[in-house]
Amino acid sequence: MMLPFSLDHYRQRRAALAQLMVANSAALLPANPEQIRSRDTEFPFRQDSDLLYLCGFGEPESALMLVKDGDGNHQSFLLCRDKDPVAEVWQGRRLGPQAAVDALGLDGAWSWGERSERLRELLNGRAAVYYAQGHMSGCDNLLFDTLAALRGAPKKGWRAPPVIHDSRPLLADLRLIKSNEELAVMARAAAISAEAHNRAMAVCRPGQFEYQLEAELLHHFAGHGARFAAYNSIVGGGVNACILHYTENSEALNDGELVLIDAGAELHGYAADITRTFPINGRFSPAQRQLYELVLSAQQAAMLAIRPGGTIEAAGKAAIRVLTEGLVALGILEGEAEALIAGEAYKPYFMHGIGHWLGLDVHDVGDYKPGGQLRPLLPGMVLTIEPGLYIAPDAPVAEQWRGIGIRIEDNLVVTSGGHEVLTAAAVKGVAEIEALMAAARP
Ligand SMILES: [Mn+2]
Repeated sequence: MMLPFSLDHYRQRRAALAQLMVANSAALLPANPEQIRSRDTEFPFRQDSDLLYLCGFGEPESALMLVKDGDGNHQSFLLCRDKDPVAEVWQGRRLGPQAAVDALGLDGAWSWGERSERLRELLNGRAAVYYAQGHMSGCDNLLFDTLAALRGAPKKGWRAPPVIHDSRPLLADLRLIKSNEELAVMARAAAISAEAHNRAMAVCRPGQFEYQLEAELLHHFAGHGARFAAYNSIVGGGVNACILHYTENSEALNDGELVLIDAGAELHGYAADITRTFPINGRFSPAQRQLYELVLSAQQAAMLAIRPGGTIEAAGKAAIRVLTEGLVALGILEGEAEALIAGEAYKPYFMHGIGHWLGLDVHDVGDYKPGGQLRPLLPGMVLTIEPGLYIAPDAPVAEQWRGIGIRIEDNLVVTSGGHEVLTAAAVKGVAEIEALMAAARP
């Protein structure tokens, strides 16, 4: 089993979680369940991001348990599947509890079959337990049954923790600020993904199907060490680009239309999330170019807000101003910019947020408004900036604009001096896109 980070790095993460827990408490962090795709075959397994973050363990039917004593010392234990020669011949290798202790740098590990007893021992007499209620692991029953058992036997000296805290906000705060080690992985995921978008521009031809362009991206991801996409890729030609999360990817790409690709690789669990929009035949029409350059200038304006002390809110406002003024200049909106912004007149054409946190989850954890206040950006936060314009086929605008959908999305890390764009290698300017596509068409 290969971990992307050192055992010390994982130890530091668990120590940071323990720091946030009250004295004499325990945390239960279960694995994701396997998901059936068809009868007795499953979807590719993806580990729960919090578990991945804390110990890197990749198997289902497992859970990490972190215990903090009254003096503030903490220990980490794993429940995992037993070694099983027959099952391993049929279904694949298992680490097993015995090897897990050294492989993951833990204080102990036990069989998944012992989960009830072990959890009871670790929870007995604690002041609180941390757990993500409603987690898809289905471990709610395990926890509640364990608590009931502890409550039911006071004569044995058993005592159930009187409080269940949600573990998610704690993990969200930790995961929001990326370490240098994480940033190196995310930069690599971003670079692989950026090159994949360039490749899609190079190979795109009218008459291809959207899923064939998707296949080029996936091929590039896997060919460069990232086996999976971080999320279902969006490849939308023509009006399909106006469907924000279009993933059918089933239609032909037509000459004279744009194609929008929103796709990113997952590397060691970390997501990249890039959107590029480009002309299927390699040349923007005048209307396509005008809308594209408007979205691009909105993105540039938004990015200026990404620095320590800035906010995602400010980035969104900057983009909305540029988009609204531009839509007025193009005759798509009529009126005075200030009033149009106040009345959200842009909403039919730009209906989503300016960006989101990025990390182990593509829409990563992290409170956007802690305590109801805008969150000031800090170095080590990673986020997307992704303005767009989506002119529906039946929009009340001049014919030339209808059915055009454009989004441009990059991944930024906040640095002490401002930000760094992790996805800058993905070609983005009109001239650069047309030059790349022309060079690929002898
Ligand atoms: Mn995104």
